[in-house]
Amino acid sequence: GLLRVDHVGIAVADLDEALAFYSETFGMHCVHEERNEEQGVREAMIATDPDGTGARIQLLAPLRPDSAIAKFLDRNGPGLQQLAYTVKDVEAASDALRARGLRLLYESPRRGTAGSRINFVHPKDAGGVLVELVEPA
Ligand code: MC0
Repeated sequence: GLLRVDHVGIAVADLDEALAFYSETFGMHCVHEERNEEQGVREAMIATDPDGTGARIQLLAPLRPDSAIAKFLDRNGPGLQQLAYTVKDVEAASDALRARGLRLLYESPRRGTAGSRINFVHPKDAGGVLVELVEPA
């Protein structure tokens, strides 16, 4: 099952500009940053609390014009792109949702932030929300 909200993902055109905006405007700070070539993103986890154990926001900037985030930005502009839940076992959670008739985007999990294993539910099967399942490393 779903354990908690892992993070909320926001598509941005420029990661450095977005980091400066969240820092200067909301006093949030970066707790993790990486490039994920497979997903075609540069991402930063930002938090309101010093150690980043509370709610986290993931800023997602495209690395390539054919990436999911570039396509999202073209269609919608910047904004909320995904809602991610922590799960204990991403395969088990994916299988349970498949058994309820939902489409998972990947047959087997892929690599997500900080060495996590991830899969996604198609937004058309989840009330218009791109749901990500995250099994932390
Ligand atoms: C598309 N749609 C969305 C959506 N993206 N609805 C809600 N939220 C989104 N983010 C809608 C479209 O408007 C369209 O609706 C319908 O879904 C199907 O669109 P499509 O043309 O078939 O599909 P695409 O090409 O727009 O792709 C959507 C899809 C894609 C979700 C399949 O974005 C994808 O594969 N996402 C998973 C990977 C991902 O998002 N990677 C970036 C984050 P209409 O009504 O017009 O038909 S990487 C990440 O998150 C990692 C690093 C991590 O957290 O660890």
